[in-house]
Amino acid sequence: MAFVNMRTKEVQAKVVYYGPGRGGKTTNLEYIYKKFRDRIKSDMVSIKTHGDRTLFFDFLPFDIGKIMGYDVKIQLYTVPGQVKYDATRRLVLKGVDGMVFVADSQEEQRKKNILSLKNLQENLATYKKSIFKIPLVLQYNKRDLEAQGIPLLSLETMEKDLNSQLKVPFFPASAATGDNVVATMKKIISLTMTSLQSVLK
Ligand SMILES: Nc1nc2c(ncn2[C@@H]2O[C@H](COP(=O)(O)OP(=O)(O)OP(=O)(O)O)[C@@H](O)[C@H]2O)c(=O)[nH]1
Ligand SMILES: [Mg+2]
Repeated sequence: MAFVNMRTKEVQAKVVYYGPGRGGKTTNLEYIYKKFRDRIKSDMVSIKTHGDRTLFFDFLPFDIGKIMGYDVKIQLYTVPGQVKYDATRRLVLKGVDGMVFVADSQEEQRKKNILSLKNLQENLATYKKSIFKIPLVLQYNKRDLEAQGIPLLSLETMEKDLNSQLKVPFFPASAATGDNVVATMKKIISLTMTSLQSVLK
């Protein structure tokens, strides 16, 4: 749940990047950190195992300025995608206000995307939250790999697999090149702020 201070007119909201291992969640945050370094006052915090896998989470606090008279601070988090870190994923989800699901567009990752989305739904349910109600954006990452001849899932297939019931906004993207990384973030911030509107009035 977002932290709202009526006296100082501050809002803090939590956005979590979720998805299968190696899908590109950390790379999204690294790109945002580089791109907006002047607006990010503290360092990005990453807790990694050797080999760059996220062990606990990444954390990036982000000042986005004033909305509806409030100073808005967004905290971006990633979860560790590896199946074995489920308890950690659940912990990172605590108090989440908005979600980005980063799917891996590679054909061979099809099943992992579907299982990870199901895992998200289950973990949200442990906090009595519905995946159908929380602000959510899908990102179909690694589209750049097509140019290297790597077989990718078509956008139609990914939509059918992941978004046929949710019907949320989606972005084909490349966290490696930065393509649609900021658009994904802007969309989830906008949906999250809209959902918090009633609290801020
Ligand atoms: N070609 C390409 N590689 C990418 C892209 N996004 C991420 N990668 C690479 O994929 C690997 C995994 O990326 P991460 O960002 O660490 O993935 P993650 O989702 O944080 O993985 P976990 O922390 O294990 O859950 C790294 O080698 C990245 O450089 C992309 O859009 N295109
Ligand atoms: Mg990671």
